[in-house]
Amino acid sequence: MTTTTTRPNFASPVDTERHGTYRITQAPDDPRPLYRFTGRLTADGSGPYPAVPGRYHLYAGWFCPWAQRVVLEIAVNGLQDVIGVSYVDDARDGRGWAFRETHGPDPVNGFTLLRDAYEATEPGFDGHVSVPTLWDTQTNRIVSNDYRTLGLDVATAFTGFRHPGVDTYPAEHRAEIEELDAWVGPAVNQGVGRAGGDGPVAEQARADLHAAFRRLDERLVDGGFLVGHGVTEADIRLWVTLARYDVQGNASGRLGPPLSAYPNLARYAAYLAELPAFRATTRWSSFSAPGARPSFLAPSFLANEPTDPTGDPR
Ligand SMILES: N[C@@H](CCC(=O)N[C@@H](CS)C(=O)NCC(=O)O)C(=O)O
Repeated sequence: MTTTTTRPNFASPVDTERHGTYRITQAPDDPRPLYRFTGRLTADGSGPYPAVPGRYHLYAGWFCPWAQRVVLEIAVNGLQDVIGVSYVDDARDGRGWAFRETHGPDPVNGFTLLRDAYEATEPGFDGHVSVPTLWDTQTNRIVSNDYRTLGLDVATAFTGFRHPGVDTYPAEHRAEIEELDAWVGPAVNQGVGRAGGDGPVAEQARADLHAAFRRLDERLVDGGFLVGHGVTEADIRLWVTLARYDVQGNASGRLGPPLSAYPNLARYAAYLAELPAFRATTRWSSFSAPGARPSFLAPSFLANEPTDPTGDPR
């Protein structure tokens, strides 16, 4: 008797000598946006992508703060059985993000390269092959790779399916969440990238980053969350950057003092780190420099990393 086992499809190892390094191939005079999949999920079925459980799949990367925002929205809202998630490998070559043994296969399409999803949607696609990417299993195409609207749609479109009592984008706090984002976004979320370089732009970015940390520290003096009385999109947006600050962007100390220099902000970060949804979606080893640890957590905290959907403990 013979038994057939289906082996998962994996990409061959990263090989930049053979495949080069990842780059965008779109011609500079091409007017189309580089992120051009911007479909929206709708709660009332008014658009082509109604919020139907089991219909959509999110391609994410443990390393990526923009992808983690969407993964966190799924986890905080308890939508793990409603939207599936899989994780690309942490490293890439010219083929872009790929599914490897490290974090498991693509369970939906068996793609080995994330690029395959883009090719299937738009043959010859030459823009960003990025995580997060949301795939529609019904029309077999990408809905969106716009992390901003993806996070908000996950937060708002699946009202009937999320944890009772959870609302990460409450109507009464939306204006305040977006007001915060207007300065936290450029100075913190985008700012850490700019702050690492040399010259006046980086120097200004470092000054803006620490001014924003001071402002957040004052805002959090009484504890609690950034807005309202529960986790909202504002906390999710901030967390993904705070988690990486000490161990990635500022691992060398180049960006300035560690987060522990801001006691209220550090206490807030330590509190978020303990929440189950934050713990389950933050894989420190995917983005930490060797030997680095977050200044706001005890060293033992990192011993308990989340595992991949495959159960791979690495
Ligand atoms: N950079 C994007 C967010 C998404 C993003 O950069 N994702 C990264 C990983 S953290 C990625 O997949 N980059 C590949 C690419 O954008 O071509 C933005 O700021 O709008």
